Amino acid sequence: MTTLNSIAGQLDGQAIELPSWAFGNSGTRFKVFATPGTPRTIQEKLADAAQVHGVTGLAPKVALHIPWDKVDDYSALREFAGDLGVALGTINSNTFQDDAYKFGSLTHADAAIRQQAIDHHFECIDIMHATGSQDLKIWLADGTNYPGQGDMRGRQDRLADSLEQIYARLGSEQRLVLEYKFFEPAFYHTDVPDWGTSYAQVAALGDKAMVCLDTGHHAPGTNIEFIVMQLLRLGKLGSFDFNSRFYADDDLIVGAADPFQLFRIMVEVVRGGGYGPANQDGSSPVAFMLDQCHNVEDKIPGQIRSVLNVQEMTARALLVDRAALDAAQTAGDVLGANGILMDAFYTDVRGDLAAWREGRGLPADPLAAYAASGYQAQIAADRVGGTQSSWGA
Ligand code: AOS
Ligand code: ZN
Ligand code: ZN
Repeated sequence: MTTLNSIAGQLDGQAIELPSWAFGNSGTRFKVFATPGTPRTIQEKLADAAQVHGVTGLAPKVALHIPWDKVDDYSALREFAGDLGVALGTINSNTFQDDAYKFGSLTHADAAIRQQAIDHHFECIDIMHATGSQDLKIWLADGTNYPGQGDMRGRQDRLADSLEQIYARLGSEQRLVLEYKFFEPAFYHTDVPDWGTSYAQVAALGDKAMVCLDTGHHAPGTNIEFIVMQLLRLGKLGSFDFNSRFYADDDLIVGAADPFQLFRIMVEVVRGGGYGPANQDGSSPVAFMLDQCHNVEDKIPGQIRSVLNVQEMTARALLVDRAALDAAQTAGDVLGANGILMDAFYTDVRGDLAAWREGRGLPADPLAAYAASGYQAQIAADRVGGTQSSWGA
């Protein structure tokens, strides 16, 4: 039986990127409940993210969203983040809020609107140079609501052309990750609905283009770990947007709805070489990011809970006795193989992870340490006035 002690080293260096928008107010289409202390600026969001990293050691990067996190001087923002002990991560583009994009962005039939969307991505790449970000993440709301509304084939061809132009602008160390989502906001067809479409588009571009897998973007019952396996096998899994869902794109805390699914995903990540410092610069080949909103719970504790959930399921995945599993699989020992996997899943790693943290100068209980820090009361008192930022603001 593999013990946590034997895999503890593999947990060092695990990095889960936090989305800046997780710290802003967010909600459904019905009501956005504001929380006291919600950041009013990107600088305040970074300060909150630094709290998560400070008590967990797991979240050294923060993803930005343009234009939500737009500033005049990105080099200064990079320095500001560095002083807080975090770095700026993935740059997320946004072509889903302007009236111009009502009928599409990178797929639009009107060349001028398509150019506007391409130019927005050029701007994002310029920002990446200043922030030192590696990944440009593209999620498109493009699609149609009614059969016959658009020419699906023409839209796919225009998408390929737009992506080619954006790809050509990337620096040598930069990547493009294309996220898919099966529906919403378009309900009849979406232009990048599934991993196959994303894969086909990025494969045509080249090595620096990869697929982004958002765990909430699949139909119920989809075997997501199979997709993880396939994309890793093809060398095209660029990043994760982690969250969890009960119904659609719920953006709830990762591992909250179905920890077993998160475990199965991490098992395939480990099996496929997607975890650990496989790159020359010591970074992981796959970028692990959260894409979540905290509508009714406190945001900073919500993010702390999230990265801990990922760490717990990563630890359990690393505990799988691979040699015994291979032997059982080869021998056709159905229940034996299943039992080996389940042994790892049912191992409670929380106590060992608390010790792992203490051994690295981190609090054994990050949520308790955050609660005791007084930070929440401080920001509630300090951050009055101004406009609290929200998802989509
Ligand atoms: C939308 O459903 C996608 O998950 C996006 O990745 C993301 O939630 C949005 O772009 C906010 O950044
Ligand atoms: Zn996403
Ligand atoms: Zn989403």
